[in-house]
Amino acid sequence: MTDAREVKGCCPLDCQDTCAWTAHVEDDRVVGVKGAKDHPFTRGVLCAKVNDYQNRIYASDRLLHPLRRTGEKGSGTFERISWDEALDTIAQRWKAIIESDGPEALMPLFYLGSMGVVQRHALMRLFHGLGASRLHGEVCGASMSALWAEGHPVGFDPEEIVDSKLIILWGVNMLSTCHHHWQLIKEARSRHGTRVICIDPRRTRTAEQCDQHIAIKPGSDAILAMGIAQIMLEEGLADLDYFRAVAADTDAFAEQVKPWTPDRVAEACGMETETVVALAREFAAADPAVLRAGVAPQQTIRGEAFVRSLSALASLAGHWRKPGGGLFIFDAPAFDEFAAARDDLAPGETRSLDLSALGPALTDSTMEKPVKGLMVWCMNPAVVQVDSGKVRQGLAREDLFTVVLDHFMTDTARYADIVLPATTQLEHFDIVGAWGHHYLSINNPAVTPQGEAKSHGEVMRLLAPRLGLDHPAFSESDEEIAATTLPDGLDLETLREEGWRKLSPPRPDPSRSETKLRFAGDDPEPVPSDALRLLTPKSHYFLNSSFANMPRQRKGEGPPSLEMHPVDADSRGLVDGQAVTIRNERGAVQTALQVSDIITPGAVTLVGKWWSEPEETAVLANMLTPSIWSAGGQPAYNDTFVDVEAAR
Ligand SMILES: Nc1nc2c(c(=O)[nH]1)N[C@H]1C(S)=C(S)[C@@H](COP(=O)(O)OP(=O)(O)OC[C@H]3O[C@@H](n4cnc5c(=O)[nH]c(N)nc54)[C@H](O)[C@@H]3O)O[C@H]1N2
Ligand SMILES: Nc1nc2c(c(=O)[nH]1)N[C@H]1C(S)=C(S)[C@@H](COP(=O)(O)OP(=O)(O)OC[C@H]3O[C@@H](n4cnc5c(=O)[nH]c(N)nc54)[C@H](O)[C@@H]3O)O[C@H]1N2
Ligand code: SF4
Ligand SMILES: [Mo]
Repeated sequence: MTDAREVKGCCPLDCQDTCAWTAHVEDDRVVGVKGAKDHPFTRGVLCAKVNDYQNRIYASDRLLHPLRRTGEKGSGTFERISWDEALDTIAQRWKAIIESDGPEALMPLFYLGSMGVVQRHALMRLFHGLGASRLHGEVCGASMSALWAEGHPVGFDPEEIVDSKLIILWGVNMLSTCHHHWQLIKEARSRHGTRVICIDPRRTRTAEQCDQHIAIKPGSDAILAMGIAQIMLEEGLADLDYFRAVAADTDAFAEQVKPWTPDRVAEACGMETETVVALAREFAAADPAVLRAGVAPQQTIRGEAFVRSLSALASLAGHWRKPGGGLFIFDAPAFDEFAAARDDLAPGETRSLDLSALGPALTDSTMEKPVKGLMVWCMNPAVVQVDSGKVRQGLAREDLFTVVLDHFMTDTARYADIVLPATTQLEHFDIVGAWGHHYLSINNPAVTPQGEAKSHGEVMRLLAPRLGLDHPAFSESDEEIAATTLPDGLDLETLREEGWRKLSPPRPDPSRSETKLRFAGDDPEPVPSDALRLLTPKSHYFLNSSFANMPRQRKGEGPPSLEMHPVDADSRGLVDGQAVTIRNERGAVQTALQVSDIITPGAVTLVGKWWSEPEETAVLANMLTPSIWSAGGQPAYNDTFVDVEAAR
């Protein structure tokens, strides 16, 4: 007889929606995952990436055993070893590095491959315990975080959006990247006849479903926002009482926006003057409107100017006064995720390295204590970081000892000395927050781990005694690690029974905040118009570089290609379907050309983060992106300028 069970869990991926799911298990094998019907966001559906997640755990290329490198770094030649041998090797190499170079020569590196508290933070306990380097920064949304740190509100309970009277989707491709939010838009449309406007250089599948698509010249968003503010002030449409209560620099802001007249703005942003004027009036009149912004427009050297200018608009119009109004880029349930990392175990002030700048961290010859030991989990830096040629150059260093934990032999794992097989969400326990709603969710393991895969909590518990770390924090179970993050009044058992819990932070009202906000200063600059700007937005079937190895998702995505407007193709004598080389001072990448007016003139788009294997789809966008960060630490992926020519 089959033993059939249903196990409650949730998606661990770096996506605003954090869906709750039910894993269907027969005889210790997951036969399907279904979105939880009663979860207010998930409403019974997962997405095109995850709706067959079981295939990821049973994939033929899944890592199932620890491996030791036998060939050149990057070549991908490894031999199987036992866990004991892998762990002993790591402990011995780390102890030797600490002996010769000090503990800060050890660098941890993780991002959001899994958003699970245990998978993200358990291993940090080891690094803190050893006095190793800490980690800070972001590859995503760092501009928003910089503004948030200044006190700017950047989100609220998105469920309020059902009562927004105007929704401006500003550089967000919702139907691909967080489609559960679209349900709120549908609801707002049916309740209030809400109009939805999309501002995006690309006519995305989201733009197609909006009432209006405004194709903007990439990088000019802060100018458009200044223009909207200028019109509102000029025409007396601003909520000045509200703005004065919020702003530290009302007059300076008015001065700054003054020169951004509709004609100048239209010219700089690549749109008609009437479009700018109508947008400003509609935005000011809506009661309330939400600016629902995404990540790509932050990914420039002036990312903070974008977020600051949107924050200014939300307050200038007084939209924060009403539920459903304001600025939404990010919001999260209120719990203390970072408590799980136990930084109190650190011996004191240790140096902190920027996770978004691995290239410099590994190649800067003037660095005081060069990194000699690196452990990577939940991130694929050889593919996702800017200037990945430099990242690879660093990872190839012979004097660097690298450990990578992952599910697959990623481009990064190919550079490792030791590769450790990690469990997937269907095989381990975890709790997962969110960055697009207020629910904290629990994930129960559905089946026994495949092969010899282990959770990060387990790896921490096995390594600690080998490193002479004996604090009780190093023997806590995965459940105990997760429990350290829960707020008063919520325990793990209750969360297990409920499946998820809404933990809303208070709704922001910047007019009541003690901190007065600064809006002037990040003066926008017109973007150069002669060079082609390369955009590398998210793909529908992959999650960043995850799933780019999975047959079903690859088939859905189709082969990589470069989108170019007919005007730009004609001026270069290029035609649809031909092979082209995309080139700049950092490198050259070959792909097929797709001539289409989906993208605005002056920009080209390369969708998806592909791997270097198999060769025919090895279109590595970040071989072209620059080693440039905004003042707030955001990698400027979109400040990439390229030439495109027929491939030879
Ligand atoms: N399917 C899928 N879902 C995902 C992901 C994925 O890889 N695939 N990744 C997840 C992650 S990590 C994140 S951060 C989110 C990101 O989610 P989004 O913010 O929605 O995604 P992006 O592709 O970064 O950018 C959104 C849109 O901005 C546009 N854009 C580019 N440059 C500009 C500009 O200068 N101005 C304006 N106005 N628009 C611009 C792009 O054309 C794109 O359509 O999605 C998450 N969800
Ligand atoms: N050019 C360009 N580059 C970009 C972007 C862009 O738009 N353009 N977007 C940027 C953004 S917004 C982001 S967020 C980053 C994302 O960059 P990353 O956070 O590196 O995201 P992924 O590429 O999905 O890689 C995550 C890795 O974690 C692994 N993983 C998943 N779960 C687990 C687990 O439980 N344990 C372990 N050990 N590993 C796990 C996956 O298999 C995968 O290899 O990329 C950035 N890079
Ligand atoms: S990737 Fe996002 S939309 Fe897809 S299942 Fe996970 S949380 Fe839901
Ligand atoms: Mo991201």
